[in-house]
Amino acid sequence: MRYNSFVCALAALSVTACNTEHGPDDPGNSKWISRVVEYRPAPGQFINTFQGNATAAEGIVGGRNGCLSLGGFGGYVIFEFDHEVRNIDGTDFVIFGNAFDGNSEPGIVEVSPDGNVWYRLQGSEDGAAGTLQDYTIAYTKPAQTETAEDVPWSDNRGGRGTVRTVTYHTQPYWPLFLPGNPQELSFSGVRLPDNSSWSESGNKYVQTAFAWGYADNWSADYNEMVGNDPDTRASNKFDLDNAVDRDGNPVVLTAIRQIKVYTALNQWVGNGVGETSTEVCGALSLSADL
Ligand SMILES: [Ca+2]
Ligand SMILES: [Ca+2]
Repeated sequence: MRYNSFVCALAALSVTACNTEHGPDDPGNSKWISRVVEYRPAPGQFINTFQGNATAAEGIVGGRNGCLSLGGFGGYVIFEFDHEVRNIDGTDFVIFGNAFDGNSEPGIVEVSPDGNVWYRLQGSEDGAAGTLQDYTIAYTKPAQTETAEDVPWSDNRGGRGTVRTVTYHTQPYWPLFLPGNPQELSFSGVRLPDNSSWSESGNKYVQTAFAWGYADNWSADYNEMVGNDPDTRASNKFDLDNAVDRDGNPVVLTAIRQIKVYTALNQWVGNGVGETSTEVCGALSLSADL
């Protein structure tokens, strides 16, 4: 039934074309992620660790079993459920992160009805000063990948820099498990404004939350519950009504098949914190019982 639903969606782009009611022998859909389609992180301090490898990617399937680091700007994960996520009234799905007060590492969320065409979900920083559309970054593989080494990058705005090593992560930051063993990694998307600052009162760097619309972001909705499901806490909430195309024009989506999250900041926070890297710690669909 689940794949029939998918085929119906591809054929008609309409949930009304498919009967998804459950019969007596049907175990029903799962509200948790059913499959990771692709994990392609950017270099980062957690890459090649238990939070940044293929096993960690599988860990976000089926519940809340751990967190997956996406590395620096552009690094992403694509996942799906065993059913279409429908555009119901209000929140349609939630994404879990490891944000807390002063530790927001916002990731942008995109959705796709078919795995080919993608739409971005708008957030509070659309149009804000410092938000860059069509930002592209290219990372270059370091000469050695036995141990940690700074990873150079350049961007399409004339910027250059490195993903710098931090003392307490000594493994290589370059993802060593990607198909084809790429020597360069390039990512494109919307870059959000830097959000870190030094807190005199806290004697530490803080990464301030944006208002709404991002993953791994300590926004006001983070500890809210959706419906009566306590599993929806500690998450960011997403509504397909906020989908836009590449030109920023709103699109009407009745249902989607896949979700992509990518790190949306290119920011070095300071010693002891390192680069900003979004974590995805699972996701939950509000359509599983529909
Ligand atoms: Ca909705
Ligand atoms: Ca985080």
